[in-house]
Amino acid sequence: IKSRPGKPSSSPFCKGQSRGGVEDGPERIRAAGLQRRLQQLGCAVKDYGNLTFEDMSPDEPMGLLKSVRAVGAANQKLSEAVRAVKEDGHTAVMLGGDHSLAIGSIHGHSAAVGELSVVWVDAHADINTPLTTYTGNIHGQPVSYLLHELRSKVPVLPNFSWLKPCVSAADVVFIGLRDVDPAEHYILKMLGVKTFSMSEVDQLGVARVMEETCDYLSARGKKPIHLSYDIDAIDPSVAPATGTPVVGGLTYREGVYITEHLCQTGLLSAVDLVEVNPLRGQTEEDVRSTVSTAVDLLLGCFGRVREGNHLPDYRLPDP
Ligand code: 4U7
Ligand code: MN
Ligand code: MN
Ligand code: MN
Repeated sequence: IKSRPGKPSSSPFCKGQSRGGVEDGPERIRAAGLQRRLQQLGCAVKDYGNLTFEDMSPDEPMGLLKSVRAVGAANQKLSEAVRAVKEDGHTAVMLGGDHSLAIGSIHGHSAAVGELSVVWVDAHADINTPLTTYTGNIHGQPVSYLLHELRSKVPVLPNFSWLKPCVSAADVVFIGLRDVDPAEHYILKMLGVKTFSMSEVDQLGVARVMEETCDYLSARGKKPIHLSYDIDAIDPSVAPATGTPVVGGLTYREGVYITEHLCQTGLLSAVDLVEVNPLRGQTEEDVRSTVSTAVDLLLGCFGRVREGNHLPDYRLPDP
């Protein structure tokens, strides 16, 4: 058991997409006992609470792009918050909110520790540029804002002038892909990004996918790992309460295995858990199942194993 302190901070923010409710994800994840259950694993946990975001209206769309100013300002604030947590020497946990928040989370992480490996677990590649998107939702674009290689393809947007690309395409691995737009597919091929789509998870099995992921990333040097976990990577039969569910996803067991394997590398340095949307469940059971899966993914990141855990100072009671 590691006594690495986990540091949840959360970002109840929804404007990277158009459906309300995803801002309530963090409260539901807290209510499911995340902090207590991390402490039971031996983690020292500090909850930094919710970030609060100013109202940016009027925030007129720029062409198709929605809520650009709000997304830019929220991510600048988040970047500073994650940077502060990392500079204190802790593992950062960011509960979203929508996946546009990975912009600030990864930027802040990198500002504190330098070059990163990024593991992006998602049904989607989230690598549209502001010019390739056809939905205009920034939660489908964060990776393009972060990559050095796409710098000349992403215009400077209002409230984004603080953002400098900080990740190399060769340091990113995608797992769980099954809904990738044509332009995104072109970008992934053009940059030679390492991807494990659901077909590859089927073909290789999740254990080999994780072994290859870690071998691939560590060949470029053992950099701190940023795990950006979109709950929609998990099959909607298990995690239905999310804005953009896609059939044919990871099982609960595959999803948890990914976190267990990354925890074992000892390099996991920050985790995003995003896109839990309590309003998107049809029933209370849908929401419960989604939230409880999110909690189990986070526990897997901090050393929970399915064989059982005990604290290092545990002693058997004498009769
Ligand atoms: B998520 C999409 F077009 N590609 O760009 C887009 F299909 O953070 C979906 O992964 C994006 O949930 C999904 O809007 C964003 C769409
Ligand atoms: Mn997704
Ligand atoms: Mn490995
Ligand atoms: Mn996503």
